[in-house]
Amino acid sequence: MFHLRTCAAKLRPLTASQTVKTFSQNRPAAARTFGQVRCYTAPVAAEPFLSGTSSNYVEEMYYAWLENPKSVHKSWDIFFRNTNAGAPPGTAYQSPLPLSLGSLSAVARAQPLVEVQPNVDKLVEDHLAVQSLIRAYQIRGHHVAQLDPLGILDADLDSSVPADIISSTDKLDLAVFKERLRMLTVGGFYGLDESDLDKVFHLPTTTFIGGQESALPLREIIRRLEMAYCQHIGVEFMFINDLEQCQWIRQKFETPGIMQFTNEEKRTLLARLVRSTRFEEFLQRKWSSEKRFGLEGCEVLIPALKTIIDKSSENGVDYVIMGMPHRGRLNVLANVIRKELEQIFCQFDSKLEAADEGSGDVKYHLGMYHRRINRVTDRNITLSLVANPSHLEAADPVVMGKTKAEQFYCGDTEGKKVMSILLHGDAAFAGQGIVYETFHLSDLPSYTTHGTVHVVVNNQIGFTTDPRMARSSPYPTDVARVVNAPIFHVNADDPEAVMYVCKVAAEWRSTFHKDVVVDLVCYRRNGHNEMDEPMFTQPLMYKQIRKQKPVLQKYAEVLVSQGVVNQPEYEEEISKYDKICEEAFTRSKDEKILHIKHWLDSPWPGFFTLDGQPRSMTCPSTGLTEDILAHIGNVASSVPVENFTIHGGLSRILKTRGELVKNRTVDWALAEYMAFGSLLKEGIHIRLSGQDVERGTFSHRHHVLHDQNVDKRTCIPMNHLWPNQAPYTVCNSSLSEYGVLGFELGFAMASPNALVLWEAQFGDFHNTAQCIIDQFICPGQAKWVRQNGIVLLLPHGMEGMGPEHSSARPERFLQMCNDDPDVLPDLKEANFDINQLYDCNWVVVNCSTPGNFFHVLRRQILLPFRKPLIIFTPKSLLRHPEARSSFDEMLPGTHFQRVIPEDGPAAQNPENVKRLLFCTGKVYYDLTRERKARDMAEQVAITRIEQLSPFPFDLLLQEVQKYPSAQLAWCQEEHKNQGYYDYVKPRLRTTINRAKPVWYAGRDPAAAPATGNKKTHLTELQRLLDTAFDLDAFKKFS
Ligand SMILES: Cc1ncc(C[n+]2csc(CCOP(=O)(O)OP(=O)(O)O)c2C)c(N)n1
Repeated sequence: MFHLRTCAAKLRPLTASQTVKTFSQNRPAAARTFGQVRCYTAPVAAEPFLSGTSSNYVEEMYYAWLENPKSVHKSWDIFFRNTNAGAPPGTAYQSPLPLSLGSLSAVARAQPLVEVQPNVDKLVEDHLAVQSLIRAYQIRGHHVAQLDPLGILDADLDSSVPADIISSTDKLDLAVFKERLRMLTVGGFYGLDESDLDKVFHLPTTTFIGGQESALPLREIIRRLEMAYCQHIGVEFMFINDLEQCQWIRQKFETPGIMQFTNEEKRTLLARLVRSTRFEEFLQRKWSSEKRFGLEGCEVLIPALKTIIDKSSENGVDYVIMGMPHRGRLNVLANVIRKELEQIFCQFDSKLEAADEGSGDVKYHLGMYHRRINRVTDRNITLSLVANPSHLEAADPVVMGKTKAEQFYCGDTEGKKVMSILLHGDAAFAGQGIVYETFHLSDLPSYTTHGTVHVVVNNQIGFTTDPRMARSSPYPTDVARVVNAPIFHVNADDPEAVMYVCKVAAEWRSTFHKDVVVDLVCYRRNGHNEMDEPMFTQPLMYKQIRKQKPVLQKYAEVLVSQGVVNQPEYEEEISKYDKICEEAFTRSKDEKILHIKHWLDSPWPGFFTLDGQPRSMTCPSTGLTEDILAHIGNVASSVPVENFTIHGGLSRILKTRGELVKNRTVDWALAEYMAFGSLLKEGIHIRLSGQDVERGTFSHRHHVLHDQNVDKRTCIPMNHLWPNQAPYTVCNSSLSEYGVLGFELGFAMASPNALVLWEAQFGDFHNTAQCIIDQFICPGQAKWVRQNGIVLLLPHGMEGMGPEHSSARPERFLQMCNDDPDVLPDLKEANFDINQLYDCNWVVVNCSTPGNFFHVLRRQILLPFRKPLIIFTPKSLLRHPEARSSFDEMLPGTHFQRVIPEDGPAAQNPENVKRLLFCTGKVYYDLTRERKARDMAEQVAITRIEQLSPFPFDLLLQEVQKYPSAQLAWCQEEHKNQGYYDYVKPRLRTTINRAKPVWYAGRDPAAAPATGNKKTHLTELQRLLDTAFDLDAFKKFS
């Protein structure tokens, strides 16, 4: 099936008129970058009217004529026929006869020169055929290129040669050619035959194979096309719908003799191969029974990366951020990033103790940050390798986000200084959807990093799985085609070809600021890791691999034979590097402690003390002065630019906001405004990203105003607050959670002085980003000793909207909190609350008031350290008349309230209270309404837990002690096996030393988060309220 599909596509012939059509469609409307069209066979200068502006006119007509000779005046038809037939200079043109002579007879008399050259039609056809042939190589030549170093697999999973490529291996073999030609004529679409081989053809402007020549014999045309497209480099680019970019690539690969290296460059390449190869051999010698996911079979990766970095540095880049999987990671750390070898070697010492927290999983996961001089360009360069989990490709968007942030902080709006390189395995690149999601961010204004260089270590196997079983696309790189990224496939056993494509890739990135892919087609000399036996599953491939000479040896032989190096020099290079390794190995034995902090990928200079501690263990008040609140409120309820017409509905919303401000109150949207606006004043950059966040899914935010009369005119009032404020970025994202959350996490990684928020459209959808949550956000600090202050806004609440728009799955976040449910911490400890925050892996809150939401957002920045913050945000409360906060709750001296205690009649006479209900979030309003309806304000106290984790043991103990006779119950609107119950209950029990039961008032366990039936929803709600206020409800259990 697969075979048929790809063959059919390749066999589809391109007709001459198709060729012309595609080209004419691709032509830019106005300025043309690449010189004159060179299709006329007679020299242009000989036809005087073909110069100056008239030539454009003639050119247009020429295209029209090519498509349909009848579409132009007969005289032009004659002219073009004559020129194409090779009429001598100055004779192609025949003046039209005067119109007065009568059109029919005049035209009849204007006989073209073609009569003298009866083969002119054939000539035109042959030229078009040659054009088609050239185009065939450009489009399909990569299918024929010799990409597999083992010579046994086809990189495109298809062994057939496209029918329209006349291919031979080394030199043009006539027998092969004849056979191919025969196939062509059977196909009937080119019309060339063997006798045409020595005819000279004019070359179209869409090829550079001619070099200085504008015409070549067909034999030479084919030879040059073979050289450009069918050797060790397969260039896939003709899907790019930009003529200038296609021309750029053609020029880079077709120009005769363009792939030249100086002896110096060859020696550097050899030295880099020596390092790459000998590093793996050294590890193998010293730790033969350790896994290291060695690079053997793709040693060329090291010089490849170094070439990309050298070239980019030469073009002005001074910061490269990289992400990569396991394969060759140690080698990259050692020989690209230049981590001290002893630091790498000591990771193999299992007895070394860690000096600081962190999982110690340094070898394959921890990141690195290193600044050094690039020896080739003599410029400073910073290299950072982002820590990654085992989950392949998950780090891609994180690297992108960090790159975007670094560009943002250094004002690099075009990506000229900071860039990223992403490495991929072939199976993972093809298989993981996150690759696609990340590609889709690459050209979005608020997410672009202005081009990433992707390098695929295409060892043609994924663990034990053959490519044929691992992907349905011809190449593992096909996903890159969606963003028009050129793809350079290259045989990794040809180091010079690899260097060349890497140079071109780096130049592409710095010229067009778009993604590009280098596909290193290689092999894996050992099993998936060094302990694995690959012959179980790939016996024939591995028989071949056993015979394969290592690339270093092959290249050294070439250079020795060319006289670029001699054997002793080569051996000297090897022993020099072996000695470096040995000496580092000796030093590594002196390492007594493993410093995981040395493996930070994103240091935050100045944020912590020199030994990495917070500068204090307190948090100042998160309140603001009345003036600031009022100022932000006024901007939030106005249009701060002139002549800007907003929608009538929005005017009403802003008016209501204005009234709230006058009344010194805030709703949810205003509270968020106040928090953001005030942090911007303090120089904190804020970035809010997610689907439809600009307006807000629930139409409450409206951070971007749209002029109703001027297309695309927008205004972001948040950026009009203060004269020297930090910038505010609010951006609607692509419809992705995994990619976008990963991206924002990466953005937040770059600096502690930014509030980076990702909002899910509904909290439910965060689970498609679960990998980022499970692998990075929850355990990031524990694994990789780096903190991150990302904020997740997850709309949550049971409002009868059905199973998919109700639950942000609080139970999952709570289950992953690292605090012990059974151990009561030392409540008397100074700064207990801050210490608790410092020790936790993330903070989980569910605010019941806008004021508290405001405080928790501000606290996120005012804390002297960073922790991820998960906020379950409301939906109906956004407009609930009671869900308002007074300015009084936000003034200087006020704080985020981890617990909001009962403050009604029950709190006045606590000893009379029969039941103390604990709850969190929106259900509070249902409970107070019900309590009022039942007139039970004296008997039932309701305490809100606003910060679920870390659990406020201290404040809850006070609450429990305040109501000595009260039964304790936890009330939630979520089903019993969901929500907060399983998290809260054991902790409440620990708080009271298990002195009393903690009862449950809520929905029964269920598989789905919510019913889709409104009536059932209301019945369930009433049932849980009945339980909450039935003072005898739990009697039967006691
Ligand atoms: C998301 C994910 N799924 C599965 C795995 C398990 N796994 C580890 S390596 C590997 C094969 C990877 O193949 P490829 O991407 O070609 O890289 P290679 O190991 O060949 O360099 C697999 C399936 C993983 N690490 N991550």
